[in-house]
Amino acid sequence: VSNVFKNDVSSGESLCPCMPSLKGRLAIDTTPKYWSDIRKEDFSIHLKNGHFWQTQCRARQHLAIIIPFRDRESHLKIFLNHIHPILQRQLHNYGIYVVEQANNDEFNRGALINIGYLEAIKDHSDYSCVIFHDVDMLPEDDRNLYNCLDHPKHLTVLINKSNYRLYYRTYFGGAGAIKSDVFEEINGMSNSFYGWGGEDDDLYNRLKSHGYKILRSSKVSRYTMLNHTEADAAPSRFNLLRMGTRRSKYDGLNSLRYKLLSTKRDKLYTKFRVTFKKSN
Ligand code: NGS
Repeated sequence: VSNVFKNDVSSGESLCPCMPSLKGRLAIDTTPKYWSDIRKEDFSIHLKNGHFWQTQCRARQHLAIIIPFRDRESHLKIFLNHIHPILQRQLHNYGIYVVEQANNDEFNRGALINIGYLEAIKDHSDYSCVIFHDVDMLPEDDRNLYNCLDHPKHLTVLINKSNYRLYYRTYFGGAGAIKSDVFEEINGMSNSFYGWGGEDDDLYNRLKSHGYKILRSSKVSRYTMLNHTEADAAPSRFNLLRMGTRRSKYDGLNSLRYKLLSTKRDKLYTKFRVTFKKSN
């Protein structure tokens, strides 16, 4: 366990301001990148293993940014290049965790986010805020704050692909911020959704059934989505959704069985390569 948040660099006495100085609307660079180009960028000398800690002031929150991942290296480079400077301007302490599914089953976004959370808190027990983030979503405005409030916050509200309209009222896909204790209270996400669709709606239902509402700050929550081929929708998703809140007690963080195959520490991220078995 590295100790980047507790090192000797003075973190200043006073708390960081709630409203840091930001740029507002941002230019979006979606051109393909080489790793060497991104590493050359001087994001900060304090960036290591995808972890960054403030030195000017005491950060208000420690964010575990969790990216469910498979076969999207070109997107990962564009995403990391874009997101690091934003998170640093927003004055957070944060760690970026890429969780790569090694088994060949259909992609399981929920299980990957759960695994990312469990491994992240093993890495640093002081993460107070979980941010789940699809790798293809680029924030267009840095006033869209990546932090946790008492109720979960949806980040990817207005996406270029949908002409900057919310998909539907209960949509909670893309990226969102949930306090760690709330994420544990709802037993994380379901591990049962293999293939495209539904796991984000199930998360919404879990939160709702525990009395949480979803917060959105619509004007600044604008995103550019990177292009990719669409996955096939999973036929099982509607049945799973119907039984979702009843299943939530025993399908989630407490029922995960997985193997951590490797941990890769890069300047820009920590990557967990994991495998898990599909039951039935
Ligand atoms: C819904 C899916 C969600 C998905 C959303 C937006 O229909 O998982 O579309 O998809 N729910 C079900 O299938 C039950 S998107 O347009 O981003 O591809 O997130």
